[in-house]
Amino acid sequence: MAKAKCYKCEEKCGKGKISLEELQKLEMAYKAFLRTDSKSLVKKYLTRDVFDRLKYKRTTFGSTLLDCVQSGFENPDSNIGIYAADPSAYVVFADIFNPIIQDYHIGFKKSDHHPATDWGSLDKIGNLDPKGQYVVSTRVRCGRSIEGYPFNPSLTESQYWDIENKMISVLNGLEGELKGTYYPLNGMTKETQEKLIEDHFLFKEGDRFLQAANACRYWPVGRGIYHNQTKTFLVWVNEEDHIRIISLQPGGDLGAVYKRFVSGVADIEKKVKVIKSDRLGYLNFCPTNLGTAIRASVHIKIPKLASNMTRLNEIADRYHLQVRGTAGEHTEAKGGVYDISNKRRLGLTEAEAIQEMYNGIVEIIKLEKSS
Ligand code: ADP
Ligand code: ILO
Repeated sequence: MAKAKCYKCEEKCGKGKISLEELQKLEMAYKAFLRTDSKSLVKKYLTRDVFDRLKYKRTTFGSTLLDCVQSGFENPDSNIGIYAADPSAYVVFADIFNPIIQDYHIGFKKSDHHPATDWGSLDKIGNLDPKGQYVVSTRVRCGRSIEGYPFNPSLTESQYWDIENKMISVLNGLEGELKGTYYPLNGMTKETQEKLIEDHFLFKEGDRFLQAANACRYWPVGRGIYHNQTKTFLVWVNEEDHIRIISLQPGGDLGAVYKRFVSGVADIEKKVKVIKSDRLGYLNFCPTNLGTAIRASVHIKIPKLASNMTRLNEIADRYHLQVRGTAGEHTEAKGGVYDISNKRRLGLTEAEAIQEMYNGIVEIIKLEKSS
């Protein structure tokens, strides 16, 4: 049977036109959001004009503007405030995603194209802190989405199982240093889960930004973590993205972490087709995780610089870095440990993203030494 066309958006999503109730709900939520003093990017760019242009649209998966912005509306303290409810949202709601992408990824314009994958020469990257004075640990991760599936808000319970089963069979085929075991969240004891979170290996539970984005439905179905014996190579399944591929180890040897990361990503991508767009590179749920989708971070102790957070943030901005708390975004630093990483992930190659983080961290360490 032919699918009904949406009102105005002309997409054949099968859900029909946006109903009056949907429009009223969206309008009320927007008006309430406008009254907040949110500093988020969605507040900055979702002007009445943009809102009116997008409010009738629906994606091929049936997602509306509200499906994308409800997390930012419910959490005015969001930094970004928008998620792509499904991959086609980046196109259907381009008028709001493009300016946010340009702002977050430091100048990536709507006419720009993300470059081809280039891991660079893996032996060139060194140790950020050879004497081990500042860097507690180093981590490189990326997000990947699997072809044929929407993102969290549109995934059915059986699709969560499907993705998990697909990944179990891919991950069970990893060899050598990457060889490990998959642990589903479903059935994991609270004690094990909490220990994994505390040790920075596992994603946290109950993230209010993801919950408001409808990204935690059927939890813990389909969610889990794979890791090798030494927990230096990990894969998260069905948290914010279908998969997050992670390499990490104590100390500042970015070269070793990056090499392991690249080999893990390559091995996984040989066995599973991931979603890539010509313009935006790898597509993931949050517009911060496009392009390379790489976040390379250190956990670092820089007590002198950290005594003036305004200055530390200014220095980070200068080197296109981002400062987070010890347990990740929206958390505080514990024991003087900060998480500092590359900010932009789109519009530059993998090699350039890693180099950007390397150069910035080396400068930060120099400044800490001379402070
Ligand atoms: P992500 O990096 O996956 O976007 P978060 O900022 O929430 O998400 O971080 C996830 C986890 O990774 C947190 O527990 C955080 O402490 C940990 N983490 C990030 N960078 C490092 C690092 N360099 N060393 C150890 N753990 C890290
Ligand atoms: N929606 C949250 C988080 C944005 C970026 N971080 C991640 C993990 N995707 C916000 O807008 O602050």
